[in-house]
Amino acid sequence: MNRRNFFAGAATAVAATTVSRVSMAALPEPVTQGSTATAPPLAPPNGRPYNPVVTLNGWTLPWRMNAGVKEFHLVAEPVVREMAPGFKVNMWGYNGQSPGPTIEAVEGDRVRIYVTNKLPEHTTVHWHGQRLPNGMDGVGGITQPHIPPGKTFVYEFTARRPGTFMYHPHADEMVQMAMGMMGFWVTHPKESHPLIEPVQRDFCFLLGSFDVEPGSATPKVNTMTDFNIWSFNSRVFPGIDTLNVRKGDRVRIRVGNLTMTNHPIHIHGHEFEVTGTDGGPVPRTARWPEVSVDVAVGQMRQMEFIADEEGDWSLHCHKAHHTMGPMGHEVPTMIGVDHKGVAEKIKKLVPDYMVMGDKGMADMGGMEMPLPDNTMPMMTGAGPFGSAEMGGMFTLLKVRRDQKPGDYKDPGWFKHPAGTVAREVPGAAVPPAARNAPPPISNTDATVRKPSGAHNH
Ligand SMILES: [Cu+2]
Repeated sequence: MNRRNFFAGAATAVAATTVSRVSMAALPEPVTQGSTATAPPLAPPNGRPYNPVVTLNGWTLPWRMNAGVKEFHLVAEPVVREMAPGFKVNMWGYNGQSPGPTIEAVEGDRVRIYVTNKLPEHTTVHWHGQRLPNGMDGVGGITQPHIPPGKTFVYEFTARRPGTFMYHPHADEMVQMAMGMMGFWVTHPKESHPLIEPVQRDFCFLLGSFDVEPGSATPKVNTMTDFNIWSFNSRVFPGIDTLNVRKGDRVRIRVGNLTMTNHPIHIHGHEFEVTGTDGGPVPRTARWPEVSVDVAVGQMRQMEFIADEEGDWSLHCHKAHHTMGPMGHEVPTMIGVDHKGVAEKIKKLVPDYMVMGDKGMADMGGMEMPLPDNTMPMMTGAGPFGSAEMGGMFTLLKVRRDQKPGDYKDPGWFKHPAGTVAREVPGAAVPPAARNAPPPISNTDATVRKPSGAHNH
């Protein structure tokens, strides 16, 4: 039995493990989200007021107020997450999605979180960064027994520290996090805080990495570093919503990293300051301007700036391989290789062979090649000027003067004022080639690599 069959079988088996209605009766009704769209901010219906966050391609978990305690219900379960239109992956997550819903509370809130396990194996939830009683820390075997399949455990503590936190299993972590189990937690300050500025837009998302063979639908859970899918909240460009703001807004973007490598997150057109980490707000004397910030493994970075330049500004991981979709990393560099004649000969043997990358790989963005059933192009996304040649951890910060306060709708492409777009210089001569250029390569050995075939990872 291969791994994929194993997980498919396990998912079927767990459907039979239902939680008894009697034991569920006392619990808050679990809320499930079916959509991958960015949900509007959830205004708090009760409790202390706060300015809610917006989770990119995600949502906030509603709660029930019970004698002054905020009660949440997380359900750990197999989910199908559409990572980009038409590209669906079997993951494990919470309440219908991966990542799980964002949990929002206010400093000083008493919170009670029920966790029902519908996975085929045991789990726990660790509340990354929180001050809490040791027995609520969620480390299976160390601070609590694991939550067996079909059972519900309850966690209860006071959200003592305002800031941004994460949650994830501390049980069979390699598998459960590779399958997508993680979520955000935001504790808002209870009153005006000297180091926490009010903002007009407050976004959050988690960085993700998956290894899904083209044509398959379940992540390989033993992969340590060679992932092929890089995501913001388990979505990949062009499936990631844009961050739409009004010109002049103070914007906060909270980014958490539960992948196996660091991600330098880069924003175009603006400078920002890191105003907080999962350790809390950064003292003002320790802030400096940046346009990229490295988010290391197990860290959260909170970027803040005034969005005062109109336009469609790229926001992406600066590791170039992380803004691309699935490909075999063993593809050789072909720049400068003369394929003339070779391709024709190979095509007689392999009809859908195509020459790739002899002038760089930008061609891949516009290339229509046959893809296996369940995957996505390596680089894609059409912009107003052509192919964006991007995939993975990439989206846009859209700044508009006429975006209404509180309106998160995509305003469409930026309309550039006349004369403000880089343009061709008509009639300019091509300069001569550099002197001492190496001679053209000849007598090249060619290897047949079928780009549409299964990759040889
Ligand atoms: Cu990255």
